[in-house]
Amino acid sequence: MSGLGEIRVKIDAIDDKLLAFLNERMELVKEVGRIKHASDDKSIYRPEREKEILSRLSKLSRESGGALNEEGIEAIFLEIFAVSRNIEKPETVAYLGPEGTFTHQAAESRFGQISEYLPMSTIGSVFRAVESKKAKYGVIPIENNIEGIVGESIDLLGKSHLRIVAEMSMKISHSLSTRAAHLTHIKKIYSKDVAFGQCGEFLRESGLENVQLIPIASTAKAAQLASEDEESAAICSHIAAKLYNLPIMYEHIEDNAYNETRFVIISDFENTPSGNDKTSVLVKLDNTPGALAKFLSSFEAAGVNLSKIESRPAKDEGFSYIFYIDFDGHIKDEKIQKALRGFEDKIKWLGSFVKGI
Ligand code: PRE
Repeated sequence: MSGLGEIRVKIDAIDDKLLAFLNERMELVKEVGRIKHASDDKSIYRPEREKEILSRLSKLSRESGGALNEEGIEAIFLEIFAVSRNIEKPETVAYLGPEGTFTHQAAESRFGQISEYLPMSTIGSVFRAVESKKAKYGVIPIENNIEGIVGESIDLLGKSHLRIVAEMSMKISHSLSTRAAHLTHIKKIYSKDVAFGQCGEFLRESGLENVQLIPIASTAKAAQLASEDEESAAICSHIAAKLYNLPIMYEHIEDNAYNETRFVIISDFENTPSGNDKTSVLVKLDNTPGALAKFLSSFEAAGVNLSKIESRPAKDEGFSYIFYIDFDGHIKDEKIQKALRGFEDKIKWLGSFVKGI
């Protein structure tokens, strides 16, 4: 066994080689950038290509018994991709802010440290930032496994020409953060209304159910408000508490340990099929008996797997509904074209994207 000094000399030598390889990779990425700028399809972010690289490397590492597992490979390579994309062209990412929200955390996990971030105050303003080209990408929450879908995101996708270009899931963990020295000193708790719902058991068990619960637009804003008043607390993310220097009193206070949110990335381009895609559509069917059954049986006949169906009020006259549907496949796949035949005027395509990256 070598001593620490000797091992570090070996690590330095490997880091030198890694750096040389990374620089060589970046030269190729610059070339990719030049080719893209000269072509019609200028989109730099190619989630399907990134997924292909991650899967190939994870398999290679597994088969060769390497110490890096899938998560480790993802952490390193997602950062490399983010740097590559910025070399091709700096990217601006709008997200549902302010800083420190779970959406911010999700955006950073995908676009890395060096992208430019624009925190927006509403989901609507994320759409406007991308539509007006102030940002190339937008990151918004679309559903939580406890609270269900984020209706506002679905409704705005229905009205916008932007497409979903990628999706990602993130475990949501809340903390009770406060400058108060003791639970009994807390008079008010700030948070997003859904977060109160997600931590109901903790609030009851801690005798906090009669404390004033004040819903705020985001959990990060809640952390900021709580940092200004010793008699208040915030239910917020770890990173929001850190951002506003707010001490964490209790961690992981959510009722359900499986609290997970799915986010989508919206942009103005269309992905090419990857062979492992998912498609989201909105469907407005005639208000007649069997209309939904007919639509669904067309999917069954084409052998297409539906992974989600949710109804939303159409918000027009009477009580008609729009259905938000996710299914396996890319809109350009023949099988999907077959399933949708005859319904073209009833659907709005929200995007086709590689599954779960
Ligand atoms: C690269 C970078 C960004 C894309 O999202 C996918 C891959 C990479 O670093 O490998 C290169 C690239 O732009 C591409 O292959 O299209």
